[in-house]
Amino acid sequence: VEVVGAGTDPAALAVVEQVLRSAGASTFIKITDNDQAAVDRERGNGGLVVFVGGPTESRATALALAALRVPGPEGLAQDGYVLAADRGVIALSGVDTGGTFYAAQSFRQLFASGTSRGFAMRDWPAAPRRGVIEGFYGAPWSHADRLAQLDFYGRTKQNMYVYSPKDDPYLRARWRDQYPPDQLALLSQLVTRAAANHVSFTYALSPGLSVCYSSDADKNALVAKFQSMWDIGVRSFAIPLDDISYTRWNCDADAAKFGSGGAAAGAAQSFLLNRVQQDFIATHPGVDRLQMVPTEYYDLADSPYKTALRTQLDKAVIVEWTGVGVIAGQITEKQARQAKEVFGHDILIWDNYPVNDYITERLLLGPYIGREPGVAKFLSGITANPMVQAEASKIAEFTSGDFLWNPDKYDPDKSWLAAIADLGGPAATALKVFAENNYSSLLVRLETGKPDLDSPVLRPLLADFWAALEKKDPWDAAAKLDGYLATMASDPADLRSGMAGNPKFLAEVGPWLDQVGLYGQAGRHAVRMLLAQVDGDGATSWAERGHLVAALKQAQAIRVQTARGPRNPSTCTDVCVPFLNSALAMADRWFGLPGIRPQPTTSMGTYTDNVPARMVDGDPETYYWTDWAPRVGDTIGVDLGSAQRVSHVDIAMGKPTSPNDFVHNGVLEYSADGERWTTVKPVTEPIVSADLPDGAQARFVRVRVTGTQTYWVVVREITVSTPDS
Ligand code: LOG
Repeated sequence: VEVVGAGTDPAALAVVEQVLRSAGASTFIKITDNDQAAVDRERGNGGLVVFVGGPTESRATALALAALRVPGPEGLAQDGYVLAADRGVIALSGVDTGGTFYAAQSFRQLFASGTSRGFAMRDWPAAPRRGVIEGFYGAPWSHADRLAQLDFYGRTKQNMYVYSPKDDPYLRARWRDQYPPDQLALLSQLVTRAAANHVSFTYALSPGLSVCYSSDADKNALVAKFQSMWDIGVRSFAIPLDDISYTRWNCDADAAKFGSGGAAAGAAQSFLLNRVQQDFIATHPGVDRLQMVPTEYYDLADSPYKTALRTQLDKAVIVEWTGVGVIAGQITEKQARQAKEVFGHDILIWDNYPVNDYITERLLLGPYIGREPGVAKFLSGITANPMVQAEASKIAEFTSGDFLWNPDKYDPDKSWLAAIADLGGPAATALKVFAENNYSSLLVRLETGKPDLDSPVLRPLLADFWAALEKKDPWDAAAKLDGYLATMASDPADLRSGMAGNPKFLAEVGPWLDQVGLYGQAGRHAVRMLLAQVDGDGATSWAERGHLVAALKQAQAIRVQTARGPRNPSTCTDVCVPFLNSALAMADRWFGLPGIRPQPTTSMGTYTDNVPARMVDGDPETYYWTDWAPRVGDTIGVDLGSAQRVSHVDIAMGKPTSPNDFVHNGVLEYSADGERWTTVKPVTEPIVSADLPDGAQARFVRVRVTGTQTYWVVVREITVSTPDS
């Protein structure tokens, strides 16, 4: 029996009915709460009675809670609720309709986990705004992706979706143009679906590439576009002004009115936004607060621009901020408080995780980390910027949503496992293996300062295996390692059958999945190759070596089409390929082969994910990029593992879009022991090609910097040749 009020939230009711139906309930009797006699009668008949609706929706729930001796939700934060059950009565009571909806979601979760009997919970979110901003570069999500996302946000108690794909022409390049009817119809569907999930759909228009801030016509065009969205039900609006030039005006009138420089840019933006605030926001009752992304969205340094926003932009406007850095490794409570002060407005975090538009060869499937609870508690909230791959983004989104609800109790590992279970369903184990090998992200490196090595489960197994091999007793460690490699090898088949119900996910991750499988296969061959050598079985070892090389080549030949061109997916990053190379090097020494498998060396850091391994990956398209200009004495080079005869060295530095990123003043040198070095020649050009003297013995080859420079260094490839290669 459902007891509802005139105002009971239909979305909450739909969730409750779905739960009851899946639990086997077939007949529902709905009673409106002014019919107390009917309520008493049905209770007397022994039916399960479910009261749905908080004080603003229904009067009966309060009585039911009183009978259960459970205080109502009055006074809880926005979206808070009370959920209680005892002796055939269940009561769901939100402080507002959102709260009742979340009570229904918790009811669903508790039912699914089998928890029952008497209980009462009071629950509310830490952050008022919790959600996702589709704000990346590259192919925007599809309509079906977005519908699925909106349902997902409802289930994970997130209440915000900002529609801001960078490459949608109607949002940026052609922002003044009205939508054709077919596109408007699709948007209207999204708005309806968002509402059904208690998600606020924010329409974000980015006029910065061509707007004339002082122009009436442009202000009117903005308002007209917003009005067309209002007409289909949109109640939340944003004006992002990130990634534009604020030192160049789009019209002479702005130069005349505002002058030049950062202060002028801040004044011009405030001028336009204040007019939109007055002419549109203030004239539309029921509309949410206007949001904006400042052009300086990524730091806390005060500036003439920020001063202008702080002093001139209407205080009603919410300002978005990415934390310190476009990709912030950590966001602390202290920084959050500073952001509020320096921008002088309420702050909503635009969190650039798990967005991968700047590293399109990677999937970021690890949990949300590195944000202090105070960030959720003291700001307006967080919207996470996801990946081009919508379904795959759900893992990280689940965890950021979890953090936002209860940041003090947030446990990234637990939350991540719950996310995997939620997305993977019966295939959760296979999904976990896949996600473990696409786990790392810049967040880890920025947060911990350690290299963002991938594959947290595989890594210790490899370390144990190497240690055991050294002790000549590799069998146990090999068996454990092989067990995990086997799950990697079968992962493509396991996930494709286990997640067949989510073809979109499988299509998104296909190339990465194939690579994980091939690395698993190659790894198993590597283990057998080395074990055969311990057994003295050269023929088996040689055969395994062949399989290893074939699988590795196949893995490195995979290409995925991305907005930044074709890319070789990067899974098990900086773990699998180094392992396979080291295994080959070890095996080849046993075979007495001269093979050279150089390992990269550097005295410098890494810019984003352009890791040193890319200097020796055989692919001149990829590169190692230092994260600062080298100082005198800095080096980049290779370690061949042992001293051997070397005849020639080729080094390719720089890249078309950063042609000056090479060592401008340096020397090429080599050493057999890493202590005594022999100079080959000076380095002053991006391309270095040098013969070494006859009989030269080298383990190390490097470029050592001898002069200061301001350019960073890009190294595309270092190739070392032996007399017989
Ligand atoms: C863009 C964003 C992009 C992200 C990561 C903001 C405010 N804007 O550097 O659209 O997805 O970085 O590449 C950005 O973050 N600019």
